[in-house]
Amino acid sequence: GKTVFLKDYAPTPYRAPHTSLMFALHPTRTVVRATTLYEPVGGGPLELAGDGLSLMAAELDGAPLDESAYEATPDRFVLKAPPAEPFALTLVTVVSPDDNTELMGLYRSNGVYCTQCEAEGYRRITYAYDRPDVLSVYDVFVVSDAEGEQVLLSNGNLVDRKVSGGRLTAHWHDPFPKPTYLFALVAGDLGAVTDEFTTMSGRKVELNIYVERGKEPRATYAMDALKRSMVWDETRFGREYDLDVFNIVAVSDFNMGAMENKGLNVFNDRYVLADPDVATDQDYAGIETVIAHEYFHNWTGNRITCRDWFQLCLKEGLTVFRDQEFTSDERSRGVKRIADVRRLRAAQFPEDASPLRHCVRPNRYDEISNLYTSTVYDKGAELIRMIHTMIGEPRFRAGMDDYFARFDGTAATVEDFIGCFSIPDPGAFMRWYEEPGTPRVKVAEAFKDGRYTLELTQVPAEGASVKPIPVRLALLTDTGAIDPAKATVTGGEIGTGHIVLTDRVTVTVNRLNAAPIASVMRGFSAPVTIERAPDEARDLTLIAKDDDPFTVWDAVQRLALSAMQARYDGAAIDETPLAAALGTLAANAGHEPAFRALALILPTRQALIEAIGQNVDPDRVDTAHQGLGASLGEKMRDVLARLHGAPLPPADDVSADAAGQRALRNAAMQLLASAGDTGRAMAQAKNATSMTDRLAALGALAFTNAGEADEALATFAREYDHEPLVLDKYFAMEAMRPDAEALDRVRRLMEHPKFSLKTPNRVRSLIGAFAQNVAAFHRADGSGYRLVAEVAKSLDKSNPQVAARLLTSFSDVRRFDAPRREAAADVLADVLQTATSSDVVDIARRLTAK
Ligand code: HT7
Ligand code: ZN
Repeated sequence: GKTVFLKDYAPTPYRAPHTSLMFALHPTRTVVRATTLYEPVGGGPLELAGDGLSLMAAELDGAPLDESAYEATPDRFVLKAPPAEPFALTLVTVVSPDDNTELMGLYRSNGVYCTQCEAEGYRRITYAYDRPDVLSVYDVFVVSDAEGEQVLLSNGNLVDRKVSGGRLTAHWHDPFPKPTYLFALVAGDLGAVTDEFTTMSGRKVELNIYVERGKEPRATYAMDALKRSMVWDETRFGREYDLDVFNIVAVSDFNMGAMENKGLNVFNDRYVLADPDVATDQDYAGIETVIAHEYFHNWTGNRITCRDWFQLCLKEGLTVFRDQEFTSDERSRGVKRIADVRRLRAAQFPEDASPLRHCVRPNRYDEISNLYTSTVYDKGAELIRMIHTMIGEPRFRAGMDDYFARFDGTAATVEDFIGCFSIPDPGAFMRWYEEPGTPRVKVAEAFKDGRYTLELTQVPAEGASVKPIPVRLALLTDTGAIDPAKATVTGGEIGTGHIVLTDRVTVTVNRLNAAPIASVMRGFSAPVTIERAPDEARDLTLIAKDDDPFTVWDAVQRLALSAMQARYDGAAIDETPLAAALGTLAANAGHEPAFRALALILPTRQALIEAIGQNVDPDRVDTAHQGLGASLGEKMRDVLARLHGAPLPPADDVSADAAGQRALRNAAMQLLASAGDTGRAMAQAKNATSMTDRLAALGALAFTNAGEADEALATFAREYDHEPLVLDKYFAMEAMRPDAEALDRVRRLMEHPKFSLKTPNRVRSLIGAFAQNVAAFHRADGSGYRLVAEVAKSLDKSNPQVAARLLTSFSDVRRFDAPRREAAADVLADVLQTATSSDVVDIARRLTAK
């Protein structure tokens, strides 16, 4: 493929206001008849994109086209001299859904026909302007045998459904002009859960969730989440649904989480199907988030779409922000903020410091599928959140209203969006979109003669410039927070409840008896790293006194991470004060259980690796991680035992409150198991009444290398052999066990009758999870790298998107020692040499670039 540059954007010389598609479904020979109305804007040849297509016929305004009038290859169709007036071009192609292993375009999953067109899958169905700025109204005719698939779906509203000549035809009309990437079709023998929603203006909308027959009861939670999302978007953003029907279909083979096709969302079934016997509380939360996210795209993504793929964050960052807000309003704002920061630090910060780093709005790409990253999604959401922090909810809402009013029905840019908000210096803010890397904020404090000063200094990432950083700050004293009016701020803009830092800000307070404790970056008000001299006493005070859930949690993380790092360095520190503070926090019934549970979860191995920075020894990382768990578990034994002994909420109560109570019990059990008390985990593994508790117990055994783990896991695998989504959990757990057998175990599981490279969920659960197993993936002999590369090489041919995603695990190899870096470099060089897909070549090239 060739590199695409933002600066080269140019509109197409033809518009395509209407598209009519007819699909005569067949597993290996589906015939697609596409008639598109083209209107000249500039004129010249009409050049359409294809990908592996074979053209059966071409017509112009209903008459066959002479072969000399066009040029057709599998990847391109050119009409050499189109008419100067609007014309209808009909192209007939034939595709084989059963042979489509890439899961892009039209494919079959468990016998169900479905499509995935974002970003460039539509061109695997028919030739088109397969780009987001060409909007078309669609009429779609889906045709199956009268005896065959009964559920025939496409975007928009159903116009007609009839049987004639032994064939069943459904006609769908979508009145909202949309780009090709939002087109969808589904056909199959599916069960459904049906409901109804009345919008704020009183329109009735039919809601359907289609799932594998027999699994309908497992779709009721998703339906509930959908209805709550619809209400929330009306209340919080004034956004109403706009078609007569909203359909969701769950399929088991899907490259990503879900897809927001207009009126017909297609989902990875793991984000739809749930009941307490097979799904954990985390799964429920994931379903709620993804259902909401895809639904919210109806306005941020579909009604207003992107001018080009460089603007991907315009829909993704904004929609993640919206789904985060939904969860915050539905569940707990503080807990959600911590969960989002964990995710950002675990995925986006490392990406931003790796060879795969890129801007939130990139200016070039080689393969668009590789830009669906944490940077675009999660950092993209953080940028929206900073705008929200700087201008406040009422002005943010006004800006959003303005955006919807001005850009509805168009394909917009990030600049269009930013222009709707009254932020102080939009040009400076745009740098957040245009420069990669994580800025650092240095915090320095002094206290002398009753005068306290706090200095914040921005240190931009390498090669980047300073940007506006909203810093939420509180100065805590024994008698409460200092009134901001008493502080003098120099060098930064003061907003409501925050300061906007550019180069340097100084905050001064006079006439104090003692230095206050500065609670900095409350609510994680900007996606930066904070550099502050370690101070155990300060962090212990923050843990005890601060009322901002993020800063409390972060203080726990900081202390735990320095304890872990001290262990890694062989200079163990006294962990008693941390254990005491953590024990008090965990036992404090004034805090939500879910928050207390998060506090009890140790910093990840990944966090330790980043703190060490270079020449990391993965085995010592494991030892330090496990050592701290054992020590804290031992020191907090009584508190933890009490927490684990707390009453269990009913298994069928999947509310956030009940989930929080289970999370707290299970976090306590995990630490106790780390300290050798595996009896509880064994008992819980046998007697658990929910998948949440069962899996937590198995995890406590597996992740502490308990002797009982083998048998407990084997029993679990036997019991759930027929439940693919549960089996995925089993595979993932086996792959992540931090013992010396992990690699051999994974190789053995690759021979398991239920393992298959064809199902992305299964590949991610076994191989993706293995690549997160620090000591096993980064084995000194390079065998962990070889295993993952082997799988990526084989998927390069059948499903390059999944292959490329797997390869990104290599991006932090540079943190390890020279022999490991060399082993990984050899493996990646081999991948680069043998790979044929643009997806894998792009990632391998960036990972190996000098
Ligand atoms: N907008 C959706 C992106 C997506 C996708 C991208 C590439 C290949 C397959 C894909 N499936 C879905 C998902 C979302 O953000 O809502
Ligand atoms: Zn999205």
